[in-house]
Amino acid sequence: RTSTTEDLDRRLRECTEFFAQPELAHLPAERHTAALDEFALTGRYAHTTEELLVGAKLAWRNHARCVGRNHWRTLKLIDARNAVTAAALAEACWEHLRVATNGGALQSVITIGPRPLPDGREFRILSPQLIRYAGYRNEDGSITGDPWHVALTEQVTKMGWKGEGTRFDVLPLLISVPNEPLQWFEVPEDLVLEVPLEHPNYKWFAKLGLKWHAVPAVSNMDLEIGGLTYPCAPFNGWYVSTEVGARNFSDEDRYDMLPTIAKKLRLDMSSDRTLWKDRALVELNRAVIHSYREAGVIMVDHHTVAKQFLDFVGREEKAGRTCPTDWSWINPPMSAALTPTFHRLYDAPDLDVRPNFVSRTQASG
Ligand code: NRG
Repeated sequence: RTSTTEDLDRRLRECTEFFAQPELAHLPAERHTAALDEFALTGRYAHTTEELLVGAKLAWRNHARCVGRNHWRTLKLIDARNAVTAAALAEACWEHLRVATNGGALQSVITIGPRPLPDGREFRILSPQLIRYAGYRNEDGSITGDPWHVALTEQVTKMGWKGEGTRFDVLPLLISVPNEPLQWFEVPEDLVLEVPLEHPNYKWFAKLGLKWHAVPAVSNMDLEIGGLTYPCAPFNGWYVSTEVGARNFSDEDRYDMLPTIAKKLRLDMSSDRTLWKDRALVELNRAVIHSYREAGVIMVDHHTVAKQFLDFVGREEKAGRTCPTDWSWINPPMSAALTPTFHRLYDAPDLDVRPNFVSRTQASG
């Protein structure tokens, strides 16, 4: 038996399981048998738009690392399966940003691009998110911007892109499709809503010149539904404040702002034991939450999202479903024990259920 036979067997099984989901119980039995027959015979079949949306919602509901899953029913679909050129895919992504941003009242959206060709060649967004800041390596070894994106910045720069060189240059979107050279597309400026950071009490904070984008739109995960893989399926919800405050601006291999903020706060930085990092971290996160609120951009704090998540877990239990959950991703990167998600375990015999979003490349944080 070849690995491809085993792969098709698995995919056929996933197809059967998908059409057996209660969310598709209203479909006529013939639809399931027709899809399965075609899949078994040709190795391919196509989802209806309805199946695609149901599948994407279930993928969200099943994703063990997502703490925002109580909103899974609200997902909106942009069906871009006909966008077979890089330019058409870029257009679909701009439409995605428009609908998702919604003037700050963010909406959860997924855009689904074409499936791989029969010969296996794929349509893929190489950028980890639709909106990412460039990172430039300076002569002295320091980095301006987001250190996570130095390689991507160098790649698009070699392809002719030129950034301004600030800490917050929005990278172009890098798209790979069959029969075209690899291409980048500048994200239209009016589609990038950003929030300048200020602190509710400290005037000096705004002068740090920090800002972050409103929409987190992960674009490098595969979506797997009913045995089919969609390698181009960017999706977004909204930020948990700690993603920005306790990771992007705090990690030493990201913007590493805690020492700067601690100095401004005149904290005793002579030893880790003074908890200067912890104190700076709290003020930074207060600034993030305050600024998004002032700007009218939806964001959820780690306390609120933890409560929402446990509501979701409770509702899943009531519905008789298991709720695959990765404890280490569900808990926030600061003050974890202050949130209720910390103080329990989750029944998760198998985290790897389908439909789901799967990382074929590096995780997007
Ligand atoms: N930590 C990453 C974003 C990862 C996904 N987070 C979300 N997703 N909130 C960052 O940019 O900081 N979402 O779909 O809302």
